[in-house]
Amino acid sequence: MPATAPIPNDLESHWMSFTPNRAFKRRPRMIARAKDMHYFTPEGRKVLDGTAGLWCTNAGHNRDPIVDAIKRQAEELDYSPAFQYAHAKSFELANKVAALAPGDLNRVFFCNSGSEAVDTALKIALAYHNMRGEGGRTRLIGRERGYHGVGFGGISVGGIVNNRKMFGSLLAGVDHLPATYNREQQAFTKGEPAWGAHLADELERIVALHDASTIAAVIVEPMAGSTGVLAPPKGYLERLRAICDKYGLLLIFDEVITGFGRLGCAFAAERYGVMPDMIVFAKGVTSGAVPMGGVIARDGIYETFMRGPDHAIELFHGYTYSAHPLACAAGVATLDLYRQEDLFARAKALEPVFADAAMTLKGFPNVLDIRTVGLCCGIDLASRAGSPGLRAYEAMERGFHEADVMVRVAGETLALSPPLIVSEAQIGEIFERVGQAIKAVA
Ligand code: PXG
Repeated sequence: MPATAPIPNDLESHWMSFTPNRAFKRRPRMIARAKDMHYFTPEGRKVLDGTAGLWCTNAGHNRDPIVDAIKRQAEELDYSPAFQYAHAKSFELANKVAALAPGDLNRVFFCNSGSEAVDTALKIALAYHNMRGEGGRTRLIGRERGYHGVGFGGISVGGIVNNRKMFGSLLAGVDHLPATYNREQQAFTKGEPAWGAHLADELERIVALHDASTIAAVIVEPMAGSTGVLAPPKGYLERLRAICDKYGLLLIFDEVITGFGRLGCAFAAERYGVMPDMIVFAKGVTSGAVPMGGVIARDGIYETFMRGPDHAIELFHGYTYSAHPLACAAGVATLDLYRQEDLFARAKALEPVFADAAMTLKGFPNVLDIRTVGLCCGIDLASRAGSPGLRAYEAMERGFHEADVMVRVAGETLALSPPLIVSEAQIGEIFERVGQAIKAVA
């Protein structure tokens, strides 16, 4: 084929992630550009972003300070090696992230996604115990309905069946806490449900079964996002922390969604007043503008690794693009913007408005439950007989094509998580349009 042959502009070559490819390619939902709270289709139709992309564009889209920082960085330094060399922005960003994290969560390891960050945290946990002479602590405890990305580590500790069942035997030595959701006890809750703290005690049962000396760490999302917005029951995280302390288990909070303002604080650890040993982050750190993820570890964990000869690498782990200059520049600009516009406090102030607006959909056809926490909402729809997930999928399609609103669909749940710059009026619009889509699929 001559090099100049035109490439047909069809959609077949791209095997799309987490998308029904055939349905999409028959009727695509294409995005051409974005600004602040809106996406624009190639035809110029304006779609309200009810989901901050995939829970990541917390500062809104194409914000000038972030765009400018990326442009400047690309002109100045495109890449420098992540191993054995460094550039100044990585330290600047790490300091800013550490300053936002509570207590002595001060040591920041960079990756490029939430999935990589989860694997990193799990590996640090195993290596940490090894360094302390407790190499027998190899088990990892996750939770049913947990989502920790799609690496083998993440799907092993994760608890979403479809993400696991096709992929073999996964990591050995993993066990799971029960999910915290119970519709009978919790339906239509704003914020943290009153019922369910006792489910943390299941960790006692798991420890009794395997013995503490074999367990390295427990990983949970403080608020489970992907599985449909499940806020932690009141007191649940405190109990997990206490049991981890009792048995010397590391507690890892996966804050890929909850980090950077989603729940009205820099991190959920702050909202709940519970100190994990590590925080996993991604998404909001760059407001989605450049891929980045990372792990924040407590000082003691970092210090445990800082022995041996001076010239020897302490942790055999890292990625070519760890602390990539463009990601670090975007991250620094993003965190500055969050501070300048006080966006975490804004999310906190909007939480009751958002919750009230969400609950106006109670009583709409097929709505079984609505849950809200921070600027997140999950709406469970009754499935169509014999076709699990179809109604929610149709509602997402109708929302995009007919109601000009972007929503996320996960199984039978619609999820909303707008950028933190959303106005009160736009919150009203989001739920009005989602209501329209729900009625359209009645
Ligand atoms: N942990 C958590 C808690 C997440 O929510 C990941 C890890 C993995 O991050 P990466 O960057 O590898 O995708 C996530 C990602 C959705 C949705 O709509 C959620 C995620 C990603 C895409 C869609 O629920 N969360």
